[in-house]
Amino acid sequence: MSDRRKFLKFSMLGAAATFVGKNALASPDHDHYYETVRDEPVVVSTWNFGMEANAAAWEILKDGGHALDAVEAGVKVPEGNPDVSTVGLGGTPDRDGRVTLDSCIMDDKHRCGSVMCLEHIVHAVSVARLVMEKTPHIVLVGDGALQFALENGFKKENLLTPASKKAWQKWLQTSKYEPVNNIENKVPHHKKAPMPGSKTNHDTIGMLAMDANGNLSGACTTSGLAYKIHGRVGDSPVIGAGLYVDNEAGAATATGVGEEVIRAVGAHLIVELMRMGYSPERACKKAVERIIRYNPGEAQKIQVGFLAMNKYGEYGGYSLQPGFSYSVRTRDTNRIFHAPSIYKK
Ligand code: SD4
Repeated sequence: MSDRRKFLKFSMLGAAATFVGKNALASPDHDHYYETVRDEPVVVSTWNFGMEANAAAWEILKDGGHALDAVEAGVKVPEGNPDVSTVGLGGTPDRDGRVTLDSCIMDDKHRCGSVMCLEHIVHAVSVARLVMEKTPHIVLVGDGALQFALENGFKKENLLTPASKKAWQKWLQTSKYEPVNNIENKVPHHKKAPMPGSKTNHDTIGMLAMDANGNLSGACTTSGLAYKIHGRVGDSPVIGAGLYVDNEAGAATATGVGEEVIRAVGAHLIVELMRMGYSPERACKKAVERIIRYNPGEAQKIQVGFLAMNKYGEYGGYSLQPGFSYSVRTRDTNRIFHAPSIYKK
């Protein structure tokens, strides 16, 4: 066991936490879905499709792999799945019919990389990781990001699948831009094409992991809000908004209408609240309340969901509207949780 693990164990005992089982711990600062996993890895990710992504991440975590490798491998699953209409291949395009991807990754040493408005590359998260590891920069956008990806051996592909194209062509009949809440958990395009003018919209996977050494990492990747203006970038690749990791405090990620998440610098806010002692769920709730405070009219209509994990591997989420779910994988747990929300229907 590393010194860090010993310290965490000691500090948790010192905090007079209550043991509920071998690896579980209950805290007075928690009212919903809660579990503490000590000396064990844990991975959480947004929405139901996080289950499959978690499975890939878990393959790395269970053998003692690093959280950074786990989150990259995890989010690559929906990126490569054409049936997920909101991430990577098969992602919903912008209003010009172009699939533009936003993605970022961050590790336990405050190293981070991001790509914004990247076209033609399925695994945007891997390009983001290369930006982090091979350049003196943090963010590459658009053509520059594509050029960098191609120079580093990524293959150019058409990300607009026939199903996404058909849905976009139907959307063009009305061209009404209106994000749909909880679209991530709805039926994929190819199974049921959206009605003309339908509000096919947001979908993102945000993943947070703690590895067996107690180190945190996160990744967030998306095709962004459906039918956005070409060039629009949401919160997902913005370090501090859609994702933030601080190994001393915790990690957080976001999904939903990115404009509101950016305004509140959501993920960073949550990490700072956890540093102050808020549980992950309470910290997420506070951030959701901040979103309401900054833009109350809009907040009533849209969805934003936050997911967080603290340095003890405790996790929790909260959303504006009901319907936000997140997936959790530990050695003992492999399931979907439904996050509490401010609004009830
Ligand atoms: C964005 N936050 O581009 C992303 C979209 C999203 O669930 O999360 N959808 O604003």
